[in-house]
Amino acid sequence: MTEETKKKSGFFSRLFGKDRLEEPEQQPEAFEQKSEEAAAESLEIEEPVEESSESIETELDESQENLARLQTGLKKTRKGFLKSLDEALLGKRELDEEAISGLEEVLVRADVGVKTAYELLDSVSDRVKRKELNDPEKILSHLRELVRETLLKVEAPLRVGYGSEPFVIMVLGVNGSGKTTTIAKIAARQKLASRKVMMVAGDTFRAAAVEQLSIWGERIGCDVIRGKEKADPSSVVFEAMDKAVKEDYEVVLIDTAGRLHTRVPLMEELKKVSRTITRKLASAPQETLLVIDSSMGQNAILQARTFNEAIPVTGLALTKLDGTAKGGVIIGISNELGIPIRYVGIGEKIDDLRDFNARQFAQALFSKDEGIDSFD
Ligand SMILES: Nc1nc2c(ncn2[C@@H]2O[C@H](COP(=O)(O)OP(=O)(O)O)[C@@H](O)[C@H]2O)c(=O)[nH]1
Ligand SMILES: [Mg+2]
Repeated sequence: MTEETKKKSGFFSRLFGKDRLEEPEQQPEAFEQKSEEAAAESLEIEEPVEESSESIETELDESQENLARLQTGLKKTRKGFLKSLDEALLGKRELDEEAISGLEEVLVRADVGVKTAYELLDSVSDRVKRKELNDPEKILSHLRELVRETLLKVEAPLRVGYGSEPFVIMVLGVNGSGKTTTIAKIAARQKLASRKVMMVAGDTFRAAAVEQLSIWGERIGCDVIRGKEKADPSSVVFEAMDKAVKEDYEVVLIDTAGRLHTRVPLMEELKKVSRTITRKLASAPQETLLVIDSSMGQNAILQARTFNEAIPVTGLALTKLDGTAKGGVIIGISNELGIPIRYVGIGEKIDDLRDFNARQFAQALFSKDEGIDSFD
């Protein structure tokens, strides 16, 4: 950061510095403390001290690496959001009408969706009226807390249990949202956990989609079930489920079409696939995972709603959080739909999938890390 940008960075930069001193319970400290607590806990297990500190370091390294990746990914979102907030409130000693309407504009433009924007604004205005927020600097702390609370309600990583039956994950989403890639990423994680994994090429309408899954299958070393070209997706799924049950597969990941070139509406086709799965195994699909491209902005909220109304979705994977300016959409989706968020996609590579972590997300969204922000 140059001297000039340092000077210009204004209100929020000062705020971040100040926050750390005044409010130790805020994000960065809470996060570090937790890791230290975890570290202290592992110290109590009768491991030799040296080994324990190694594992502490690994744990911290992983958390920090995850946070750093998220911070980098959310850089554009953060910059747009914080910069606008900075501008709306810069130089304001008090919260007046003008500051509130500036804040309104920023929130409405922040891709959180209009409903959520006004809920956040109402919460701020109420507190201003009650004189609880009498200082612009406190607005950010309050917003950050609201975002964190909203996200914590939907933080629910997917845990694939060790049951006697296959754990079936049916994956939905529009074309290009990242379904096939996300399936491959999940499969790779499950393979690492030594599970017997099958991927099913249920997006039979695009030859390239079937091919793409097969290539991933080869790379990961994971079985891929595919039907004949343009086969009925339900028939492919039926055969795959049959094999999965007979041959004791532990995890079955089912890819589906995101758009159809037939007269059957997409949602009807997907319902049929879901029924086919259940017919073969009454407890399945244990997870109906909707993949949403977070760079779609507010459209993503609409998409999630449409899918969820047709087929009850049990979890979300939000992809392409690396490099989007529209990451705020996660807040809107969480607030409006309340569907558990399982994963976030932070890149195209096989290990670029993370369990959703609300605290880290809120921290990354509101953080001002000089080290990370300075490399543009
Ligand atoms: N940058 C980035 N790209 C992603 C992510 N997930 C998927 N993609 C890319 O998005 C494109 C569409 O993904 P694909 O899995 O084929 O989508 P599908 O049509 O829903 O199956 C591909 O180029 C993927 O590499 C992600 O988390 N980050
Ligand atoms: Mg696909």
